Amino acid sequence: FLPNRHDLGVVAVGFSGGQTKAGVDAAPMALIESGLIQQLEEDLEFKVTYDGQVHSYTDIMPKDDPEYRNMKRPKSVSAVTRAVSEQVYEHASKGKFVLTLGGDHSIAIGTISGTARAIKERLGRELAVIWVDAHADINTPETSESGNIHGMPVAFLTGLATEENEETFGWIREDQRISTKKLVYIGLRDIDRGEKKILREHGIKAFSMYDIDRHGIGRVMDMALGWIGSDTPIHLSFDVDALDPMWAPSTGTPVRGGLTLREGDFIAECVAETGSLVALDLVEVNPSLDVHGASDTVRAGCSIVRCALGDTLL
Ligand code: 5AB
Ligand code: MN
Ligand code: MN
Ligand code: MN
Repeated sequence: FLPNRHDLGVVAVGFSGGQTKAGVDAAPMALIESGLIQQLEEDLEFKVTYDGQVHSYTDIMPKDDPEYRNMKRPKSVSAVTRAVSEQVYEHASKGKFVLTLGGDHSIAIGTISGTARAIKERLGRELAVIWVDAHADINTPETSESGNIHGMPVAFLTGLATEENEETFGWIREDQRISTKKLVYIGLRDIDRGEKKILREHGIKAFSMYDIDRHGIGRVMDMALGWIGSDTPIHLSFDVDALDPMWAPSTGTPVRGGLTLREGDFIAECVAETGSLVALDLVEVNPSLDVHGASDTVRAGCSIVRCALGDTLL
């Protein structure tokens, strides 16, 4: 299922509405200005399709967007993720690898739904998702204590949360969803009570920091990829807060005790090595938080992207 392995579509999503801290919308520009796309073209020899703009989607965001079912800015996040879903689908349906630069993690509702639909259409296959994060992002609107939608994308993508109303995620159709059986977490260390219950009840595969300490990242990756099975298209959604704040301090919800820089790169390298990666998100870089650490955080993000796209494989 890798016909155009060296065709890459890039989507830059300058969106912060899935949480309340300003600045995460500036990440795509920071990543691009540090030379990321140029490196992918020149060093990795990708043929890159990029419309040259960081999308802000202001024209499709309603001015009046009150809380609904405990969700903050539900209509804005719904409209933006719906647009992102189309952008990603557009690339993926042409057999391109898709790189999305966020933005907060709510945008994964768009990226993964877009990839899942294209893969189903093109290959008749189900998409697997590797979610690398300190958090599980699987709150339903009802279990969430913050109301921030960047903590809910997995619930909407798996159908654990559903909505009738088109304007508030009712647009997500069955062929845009993923199975809880084809989802694997790596790096978890800050999970809400309601999320724990969901993970347990649905038997969702999760490798926490405990598992990484216990077995080492090498065995964890073998187990994670073994669970997914070979020859399965993979979408990697990488939240930079999976890394320890020592390496990636500029992010909205940092949690100590995370992955080292090398463990983060290694995860990306292992996924690249499968040859089954079809799409990648890099999210939650916020250059305006911990400004002294912003360049380190951006560098770490760029490194993960390059590793996932095979840069460091011989
Ligand atoms: B991120 C929390 N579980 O629901 C919530 O950064 C944090 O995309 C969510 O992983 C963190 O608000 C969302 C407490
Ligand atoms: Mn996240
Ligand atoms: Mn997170
Ligand atoms: Mn975060």
